[in-house]
Amino acid sequence: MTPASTMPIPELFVSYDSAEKLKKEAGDLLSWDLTPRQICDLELLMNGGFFPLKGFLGQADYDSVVENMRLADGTLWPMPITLDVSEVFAAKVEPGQDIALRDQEGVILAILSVSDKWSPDKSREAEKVFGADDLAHPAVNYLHNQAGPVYLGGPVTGIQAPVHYDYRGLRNTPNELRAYFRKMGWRRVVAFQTRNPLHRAHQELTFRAAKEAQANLLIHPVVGMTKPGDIDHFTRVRCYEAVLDKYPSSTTSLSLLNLAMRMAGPREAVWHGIIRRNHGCTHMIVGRDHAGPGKNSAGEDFYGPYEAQELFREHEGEIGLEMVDFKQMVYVQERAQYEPADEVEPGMTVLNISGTELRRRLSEGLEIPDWFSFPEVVEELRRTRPARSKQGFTVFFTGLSGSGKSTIANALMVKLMELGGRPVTLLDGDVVRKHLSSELGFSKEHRDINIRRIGYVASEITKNGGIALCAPIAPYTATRRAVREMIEAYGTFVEVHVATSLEACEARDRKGLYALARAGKIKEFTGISDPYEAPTNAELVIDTEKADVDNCAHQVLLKLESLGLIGA
Ligand code: PPS
Repeated sequence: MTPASTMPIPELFVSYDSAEKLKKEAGDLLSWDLTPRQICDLELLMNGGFFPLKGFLGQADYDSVVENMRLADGTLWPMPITLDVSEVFAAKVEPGQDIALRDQEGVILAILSVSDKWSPDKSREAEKVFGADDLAHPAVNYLHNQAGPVYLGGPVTGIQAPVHYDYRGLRNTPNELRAYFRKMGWRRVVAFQTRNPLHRAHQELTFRAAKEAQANLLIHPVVGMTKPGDIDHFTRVRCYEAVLDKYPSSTTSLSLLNLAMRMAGPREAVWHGIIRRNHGCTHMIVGRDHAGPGKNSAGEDFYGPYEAQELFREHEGEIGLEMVDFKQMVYVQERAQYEPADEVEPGMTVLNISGTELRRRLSEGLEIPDWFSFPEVVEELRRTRPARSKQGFTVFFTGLSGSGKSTIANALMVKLMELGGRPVTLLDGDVVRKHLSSELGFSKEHRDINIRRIGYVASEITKNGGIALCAPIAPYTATRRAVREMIEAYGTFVEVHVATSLEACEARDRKGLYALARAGKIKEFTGISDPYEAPTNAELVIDTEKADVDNCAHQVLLKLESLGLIGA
């Protein structure tokens, strides 16, 4: 039974004294350093946000959730909450053993009493939970390329919640929200889930939804992990605070949810409903394409636009929370106000700015009208997303050894320095291997570490408004994609495939390495005895066999200009 919204929800924490004792004892246990996503999951497990889960799923629950959206005992639960670990770590753990779960600074947050250990069929998980085993889905990509190969399951004993230093006053556990609603006499509360800044249309629709449900409103944005490329939560929270002032006083509250989203559309909507129920809400707004992951690798939507609403509606009783339809609100010019799209009288002029158009206007520094958003929100967004010509960016050259990456990158660097305006750093393959990665060899593991280091440095440069030019071989698609995601959190990533053929590289053999590789004197040599996965979605492909270096660098400059990164 789920506690009614006015009663406390069970948490997994032990008392303060027991926690202190456990912490001391846990010093002797094997420790797992949690990933950022696992920290989010653990926080909601411990504070009751994931009630009725009592820990990370064991194998029987996992199989049942993947197949039927239910725990083994039949309780509705749509999302596998699993603790993925490396093979090396898993080899040290046996069911029956306790392990300490630590945050990234080494603080012990919980003890996991391991009941199950298994290697999941990730493709099946992808198909069943996310609808397709397609790496274009961010959670499927995470599953295959970031999550460890072995899952550990078992009950969790909570010692302490993860510490957050930002927006402490706005973060509430389910029980804190339940107590708040009780204190305020809020009996009906409609939750609004969001991972985006709110504009006027959102404010109108949420206010209308609350009025229709005769409920108070909880703006409940996700600040844990959202879709790669989303606006960072610091900016969003400043925007939410500005919008909060636009609601009539004491009708609406803002609280931050440290959830790691999976972008799983219909299943995610059901999951969001259960989480909001646990936080004491009675209603939730579910929109068109709720928690949608974008397009699949064939350029089509992963889920139908109303699939999330349908699945939610089907399970409303079990979720224990009512769905409120998201009314699409549009601005009617003649009436100078927002109205539900289906109520607009014929002949009226309807104005709208799509998300893509908003991003374009921000990146080009163009006007964003007052009818669309609030001036405070626009100002915040402009501070975070200056025009592209003022943002940092990364040009990432990839190609075989001797393809001409470094030569073109060097030529591009001086051309950019001639233009001026932003500092330029060249992270050349050879230079990086000397200064950052001197201990690494050329195994897949070492190459991946090398590229992630380059990605990390480039993302810092990009974040701070500079230009990073990278020129490693970077032979693996998944690693290049991980770097793209790191950079795109802060600015533009331009992948340039220097597509010189193996034959041409070998014929040039400027460093004499191909001859050595053919003679077997250099092992794991890219193109000869090691793979190179050519990019299929690079922003630019350069054929060095048809153009000289100056022209190749010029092609990149033209690309940067067309992307609005230079020139304005
Ligand atoms: S990777 O795969 O991206 O980590 O490689 P990278 O850091 O770019 O280093 C490539 C340079 O190292 C030299 N070198 C080798 N390359 C490929 N395979 C093997 N086994 C190898 N051993 C040494 C080579 O000079 C590469 O430089 P470039 O500039 O690409 O020719």
